[in-house]
Amino acid sequence: MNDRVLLGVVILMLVVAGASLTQAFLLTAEVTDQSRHIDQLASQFGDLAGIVSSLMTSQNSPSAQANNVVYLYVVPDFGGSTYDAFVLPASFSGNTPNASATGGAAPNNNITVTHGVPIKFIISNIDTAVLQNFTSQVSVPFTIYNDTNSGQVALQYTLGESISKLAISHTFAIPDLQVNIPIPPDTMVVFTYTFSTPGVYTYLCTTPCGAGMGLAGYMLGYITVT
Ligand SMILES: [Cu+2]
Repeated sequence: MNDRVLLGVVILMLVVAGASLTQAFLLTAEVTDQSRHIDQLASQFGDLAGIVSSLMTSQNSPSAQANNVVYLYVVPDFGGSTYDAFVLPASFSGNTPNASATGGAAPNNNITVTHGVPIKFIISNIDTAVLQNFTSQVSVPFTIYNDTNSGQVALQYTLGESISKLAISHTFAIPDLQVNIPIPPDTMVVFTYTFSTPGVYTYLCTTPCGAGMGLAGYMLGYITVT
C-alpha cells in the first residue's frame, strides 16, 4: 500500500466516523424534542378545562358534532343583561362578554346528533351565579368537574341517586326524554345519552335565570336527531 492509498483510506474512515457522529447528534436532538413534547402533554393533561376548550374550538360547529361529542358553554349575559345562553363554541371566544355578544340577533345553538349511538355532552358553565337549590333524582348519570387550586375534582352522580338542594346556576333539560341535568356554578358537567328515536327535541334550562330562560338561541335550543 503506497502513501497515497493509505491517505485515501484514512480520509474515508474519517468521513464515515463523521457521518455516524452527525447521526448520533440528530438522534439525541430528536429524543430531547420528544421528551419536551411529552412534558408539554403532561402539563396540558393537568388542565382538563384547557383540553376541553381547545377541543371545543377545533371540533364544534352548529350543524355537526365531531366524534359524537357535543360541546356547549353556558355563558351569563351573553345576549345582554340576564340573557344567559347555551352557546356553541363556534359562537364563543372563551372570554366572558362585557356586553351583548350576539349583536341583538339570537345566536344559533341548535345541535345535530345521530340516533342509536352514545352522545357525550360536555357543558362548560362559566356562570358563577347560584340561582336555585336543585332537588331531584338522577335519571341520567353525570359527572361534575370543578377547577380547584390542586386540580380537577370530579363528583359522580349515579342512576337513581337522590340530589338534595344542590346549588346550581342552570340545568340542561330535554323535557320529552325526562332528562334534567343540574349545572352548578363555574363547573364542567359531562354526561352520555343515546337518543333512540330520530326527531327534533327541545333542550332548555329549567332554572329561573332571567330573560334568556325559555328563549330560543339563549337558554333554549333544538336537538335534531337524525
Ligand atoms: Cu338558565
